[in-house]
This record gives sequence, C-alpha cells and structure tokens, in this order.
Amino acid sequence: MKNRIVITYGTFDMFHIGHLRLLQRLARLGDRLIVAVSTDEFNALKNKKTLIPYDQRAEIVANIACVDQVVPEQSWEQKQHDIERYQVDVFAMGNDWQGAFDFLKPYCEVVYLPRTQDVSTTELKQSLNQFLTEHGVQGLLP
Ligand code: C2G
Repeated sequence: MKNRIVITYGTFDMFHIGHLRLLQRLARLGDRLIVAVSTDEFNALKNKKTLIPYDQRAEIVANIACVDQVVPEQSWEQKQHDIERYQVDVFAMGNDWQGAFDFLKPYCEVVYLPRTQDVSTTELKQSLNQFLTEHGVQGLLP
C-alpha cells in the first residue's frame, strides 16, 4: 500500500503555535508530511517581509516532529511539478487560501484547513512593537 503523502507550502516566519497546530493537523492527513518553505527570494515575489532568514526558517520546520521533509518553495509554478516529483496524494493549506489552489484538483486531493485563531506573525509583530514602545525602545519591527 503506497504511503499517503501530504504537502503544504508557507513562509513560517517567527514560527508560532498557529503554524505548529496546522502542521500537526496536516500530518494526521497522511503517512508523510512534506513542507515547502518559501525562500527569501520567493517571499520578495510575494511582497512578504520576513524577519527570519530562509535557512533558519527551514531548519526550524525540519525539526518539527511531525514534519518528514522540507524543500524550498521558489516559485508559484512549482506546485504541480512537486506533486508529480514527490508523488503527493494531498495538497493542504490553511483556509486563508480557500480556493486559491483548486487548479491542482486534477492531480491530487486539495484540502483547506481552518487557521488557528488569534495568532499570526503580523499579530506577534504588533504585540512585540507594543511591548517595545511601552519599554521606550525605538526601532520597531516592520
Ligand atoms: N496558518 C494557520 N494559522 C495561523 C497562521 C498561519 O493555519 N494562525 C497557516 C496558513 O494558513 C498557511 C501556513 O500556516 O497554510 C503558513 O502560513 P504563512 O507562513 O503565512 O504562509 P503564506 O505566506 O501564506 O505562504 O504558496 C503558498 C504560500 O507560500 C503560502
């Protein structure tokens, strides 16, 4: 019986409980979880500013117990290729991407899971900036 392979994609900047809960839920969808972590160059394409560089974000995700493999996400177009290359059965994302990747349905199952509420990198930065301001520290996070 073929191992059921799950893949997901993301930046995973300032790794937090929302990321962990999603990865844990994704891991339960199959036997093997592959995570494609967005490179710094690809994040620039996504207009996404990150605090933590790719090599550290990738190493953190690779060391999450439920993650079996980390690969770089370098383009929007690589998903279909990855599905073939890694013999993926399930493509899954948080539902802030609901419907965005339905074009992959001919190649594998496409699943969108509810996001973890009340936590995001943006909210973490806002809390940190508030903390810094309250303690009179300049140079806030972008
Ligand atoms: N996520 C979540 N709950 C949160 C925050 C994030 O479930 N509180 C999920 C997102 O839905 C996403 C994953 O965690 O599936 C990674 O989130 P980001 O690092 O913000 O990834 P993103 O920038 O959306 O990149 O090609 C797809 C993109 O690379 C996705």
